[in-house]
Amino acid sequence: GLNDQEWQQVLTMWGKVESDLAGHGHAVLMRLFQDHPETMDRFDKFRGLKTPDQMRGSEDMKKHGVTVLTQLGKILKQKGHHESELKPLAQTHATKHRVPVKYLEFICEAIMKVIAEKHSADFGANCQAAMKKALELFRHDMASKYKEFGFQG
Ligand code: MNH
Repeated sequence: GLNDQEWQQVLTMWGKVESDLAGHGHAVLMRLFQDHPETMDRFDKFRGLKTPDQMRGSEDMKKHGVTVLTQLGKILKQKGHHESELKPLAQTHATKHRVPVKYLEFICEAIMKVIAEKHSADFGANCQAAMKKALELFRHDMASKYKEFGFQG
């Protein structure tokens, strides 16, 4: 797990993400779909978006970015005691959206990249390491819940 100082670094940084949740969320999804186009196939609702320009202009993608980062923020704020926030998310992503663990890794990488781009001055090596640990914990616990729901991910 993370120690108190690491959680503090994570949550301080998350406060900066929350200053523009829509901007960060949209950038994360853009980055995910650009780096790993196959991840887009999971989304029926984004089927019409073919070009980076269409993605940039999509209010729907912006809205979904807010949904994703709002839920991730709720989870991070539990500082590892996230069972009740994580379980329903793991359930939908395992049984309904069928999102492999590998795709969770891709989105976590996208989150790290977007924070690094938007907050380079405040995202030093220690803070990056803490955020990486927090996202790894999230993924690890999602993966074990996936197994409980019978999804190997
Ligand atoms: Mn995801 C819906 C959070 C990663 C594909 N996602 C949702 C919802 C939340 C959410 C909240 C809406 C409630 C629900 O259906 O459970 N999602 C997350 C978080 C992460 C995440 C916190 C990681 C961080 N999701 C991913 C990844 C993919 C994905 C990675 C696929 C590559 N999610 C979906 C799909 C939906 C969804 C598909 C349903 C979208 C819709 O049609 O409205």
